[in-house]
This record gives sequence, C-alpha cells and structure tokens, in this order.
Amino acid sequence: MSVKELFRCIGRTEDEKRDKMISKQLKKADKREKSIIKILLLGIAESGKSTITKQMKIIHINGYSEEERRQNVLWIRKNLRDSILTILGAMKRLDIKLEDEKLEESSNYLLTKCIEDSSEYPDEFYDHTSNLWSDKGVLKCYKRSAEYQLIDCAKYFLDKIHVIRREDYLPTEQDILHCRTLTNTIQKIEFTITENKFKIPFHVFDVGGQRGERKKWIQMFDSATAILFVLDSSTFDVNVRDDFESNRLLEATGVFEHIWNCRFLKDVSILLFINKIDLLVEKIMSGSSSIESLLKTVPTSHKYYPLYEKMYKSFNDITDGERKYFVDSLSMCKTTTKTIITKKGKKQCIQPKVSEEVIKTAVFIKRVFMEIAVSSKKTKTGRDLHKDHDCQYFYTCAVDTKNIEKVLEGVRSILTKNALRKICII
Ligand SMILES: Nc1nc2c(ncn2[C@@H]2O[C@H](COP(=O)(O)OP(=O)(O)O)[C@@H](O)[C@H]2O)c(=O)[nH]1
Ligand SMILES: [Mg+2]
Repeated sequence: MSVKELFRCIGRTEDEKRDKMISKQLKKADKREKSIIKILLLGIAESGKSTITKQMKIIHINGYSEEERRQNVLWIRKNLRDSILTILGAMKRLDIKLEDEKLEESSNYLLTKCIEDSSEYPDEFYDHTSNLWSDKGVLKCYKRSAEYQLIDCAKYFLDKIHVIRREDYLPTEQDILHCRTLTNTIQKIEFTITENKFKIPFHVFDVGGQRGERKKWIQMFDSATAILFVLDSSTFDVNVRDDFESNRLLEATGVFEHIWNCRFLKDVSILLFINKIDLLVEKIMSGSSSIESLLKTVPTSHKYYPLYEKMYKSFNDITDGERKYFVDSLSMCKTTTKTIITKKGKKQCIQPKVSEEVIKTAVFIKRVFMEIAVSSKKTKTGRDLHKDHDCQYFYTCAVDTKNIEKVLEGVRSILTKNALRKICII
C-alpha cells in the first residue's frame, strides 16, 4: 500500500468514526427527545390549570422563594379589590340592600375611588372593605354568586384582609395557590422525575383558557404526550364570563369533545381532572343549587340536551365503585377536613360526611364527560379514531397540595410507564 493510499484509508476511518459518533449522538438525542413527557394543560378559563402548574412547582421543583412570594402581593390585593367591587356591583343589580345603612358611605367610597387598577391601597380601602365584609347584606349577595361572575378566591382573601393589609405581608404558598392571575401567554415548567433509575424529563405547558386564547392551543399539539384536561365541577350553575347565555359546564363539554375528537391528538391520552370538588361539596351542601335546576335551564334544542338528559335519568343509580372512588378522592383533601375537639379535649381532623346529592352530582359530571370519551367515531376510511388513546379521570382540588400530590403520583406512574415503553426500557 502506498503512503497516499494509507492516508486515504486513515481519512476514511476517521470519517467513519465521526459518522458513527454523530449517529450515536443523534440516536441519544432522539431517545432523550422521545423520553420527554410533554403535558398540555387545557380547559376553559378559571378551571384551575395555572393552579395545577403552581402545585407542580411546589411538589417537583423547589416551591416559591421569598422573592417570588413577594411578587404575588400586588396580585392578591388586586384579587381582594376585584372581589369586593364585584359583590357591591352585584348588590345593585340584584337589588340586595346593606343591612347596616351607615355602610352606604363605605360602598360609595369603594365604587367611586377604587375602580382604577392601583399599586397603592390606602388604609381606608381596607377599613371600608373589612366593614362591608361583615355586613349580612354583603354576605347574602356573596352566597348568590352563581348569579354573577365572582372569582373563586373572593372569600379566601376577604377573610384574610387583616393579614393582607399589613405592610410586611408575605404571601404563603396557600395564598399563591388561591391567587387568580390571568394567563395570556403560554407558560412552561420543566422538572425531572426518577423512575426505575431513569431520569424522565417532564415539560408542562399552561395556556390561557378564554375563548380568544384557545386558537393558540393547536400549535402545542405536536408531540404532546398527554393532555391534562381541567374541568371546574362547581360552576355547573354559572355562565361563562362575558356571555350570559352560555353555561360553563356546557361550554367545557363542547371544548372537551373537540379535543377528544381532534385528529392531531388521536394517539394522545387525556387525563380528565374533575376539579374544585371542595367548592362542589360546599355548593351542594348549602342547598343553593342542583343539577336538576341546570337541566331546567338548558334549552331542549341544545346540542348537549339529549346527553345531559340521558345522564340525569340514571342520577339515582350509581355503582358502589363510583361512590367509593369519589369518597376516597375527597378523603385525600385536607381543604375539606374540619377540626373537632374530642371528648378528651384533643383536636382532631375529620372529613365531614357528604350528602348523597354531592356524590351523585360528582358522578353525573364524570359520566357526561366519560360518555363522550367512550363514544366511537369512525374516520373517512372507516378506522376507529379513538383506537390509540383513552381517557382516565381523577377528582381533584387544585388548591390542596396533599390531594394533588396523590393524584400526580397516579398520573406520573401512567405516563412514565408509557414513556419507558416508548424508548424500549421496559
Ligand atoms: N377552592 C378551590 N379553588 C380553586 C381550585 N382550583 C382552582 N381554584 C381557584 O380558581 C381560580 C382560577 O384558577 P386558575 O388556576 O387561575 O384557572 P385557569 O384559568 O384554568 O388557569 C384561582 O383563584 C384558583 O385559586 C380548587 O380546586 N378549589
Ligand atoms: Mg391560567
């Protein structure tokens, strides 16, 4: 072999070595890419998507630093202001009077001086709000909040005015979980979970749920591993914000059906979070609303009337399994527990018994959505569109870290098994 040939040979070997290395790296990158679990949080506005993202940060990343907690102060004070202004506005519309007439001055102050967004809240603001919040008329209007649009955290923050008003107020994690902020950009959080000694990366995307924001969802569908569809179970008697014609549960049903039948998601499983079960319990137990009254307000010509009517016909007929699943999920919620003093004078946390009506309502809502998810749909070529994906449901309370921790454990185990199977590890 001539020296020239020898050099050519060495060159080829180097090229081959490099090619081999590149292909190895590409395979590794592909494996890593495939192993990423990409979760999209979808659902209509105010269903609890951002709260679930916050819980993931608390459970899987390192929670909220002092600085991050401080950044929420202004949002919380704004939540407080929005809450009292909404209630006072609704009192006028619903013609509910203040019990203490002297508080008219407080109401006028807030309705005239505090309507602009502000970063400063003077002492008078807190004094007037605090006085009004203890008025029976204001409370009566708060209890009728299904008839107007009030943020869910209203009571939580109004009960804490004395803390929130302090100059050195630093929100707790619970305060952050209750804080309502508007999501109008796509937010992403990343964390890693170790399963069978393999590090599995999770990328979670939180999007806006308002009608205008839903157009942006489709760009996220590519390479999604799972959809986490969040549904507010407590507002079956409330209309969509800015649309007094449209019921929130019906709107969520339509969005869910659209996602389930979307051809870009035909092999993406859906995890349905039937959320805000704490508020559902509170609403039904107070006797202020029922599924029966919802059915009475849905026009018989509505697309989903037959589905709702069919599910309502079996309202009293629930299985032991369905009952147990709801009761067990509720027992994981710290939020709904009550503290009692035992005969021996000790404090004890108990989960109060819920009425049959609560359980049946939770089962009714689950059945509506699962009915959509089990119905088959054929493509033009006659294939079953839903052959490669399924839907599993969980009852959740997104503001309850204990409940979400347990639910996410279940979700994680489903998803990591799928991911490891995909990259041929198990
Ligand atoms: N009580 C209660 N409040 C909740 C629950 N989930 C969410 N919220 C509150 O509902 C409001 C809207 O939640 P958010 O996560 O912003 O909804 P998103 O629009 O879907 O992102 C916030 O004030 C949350 O604290 C829940 O399970 N129980
Ligand atoms: Mg959000």
